[in-house]
Amino acid sequence: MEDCIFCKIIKKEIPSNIVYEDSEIVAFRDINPVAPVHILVIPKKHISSLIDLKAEDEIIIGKIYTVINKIVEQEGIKEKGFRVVVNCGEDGGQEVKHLHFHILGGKKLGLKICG
Ligand code: DGP
Repeated sequence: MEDCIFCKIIKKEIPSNIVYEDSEIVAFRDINPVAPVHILVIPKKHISSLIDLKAEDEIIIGKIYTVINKIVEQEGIKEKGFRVVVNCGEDGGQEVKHLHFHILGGKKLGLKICG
């Protein structure tokens, strides 16, 4: 997707603070963090949102959760806890139309914090 900002991050066309990368997944720090740790985990394949997932995407979603576990350990928030949020659609507050998983942690999160 040529005009997708996260695809540009994947292609390193715009800079980001990458904390994890493999052949299918990349994770980078959110530009507007709402918690001390605020990381976005995305599939390199362009999937617009949660509702656009196809049966073939089941494997990558599982891998994303495995990567989330690695990142929370790396960031030192595994034991105290964290939150994973996926915003979907207009009412869900999704601004970037490339499926992404927010990892939020590093403080006690209030119920209203959702990235
Ligand atoms: P959402 O509202 O769920 O679509 O969240 C999109 C998030 O993406 C938002 O928290 C800000 C972040 N974001 C948007 N543009 C950029 C960017 O260019 N770089 C980085 N690192 N984060 C971005």
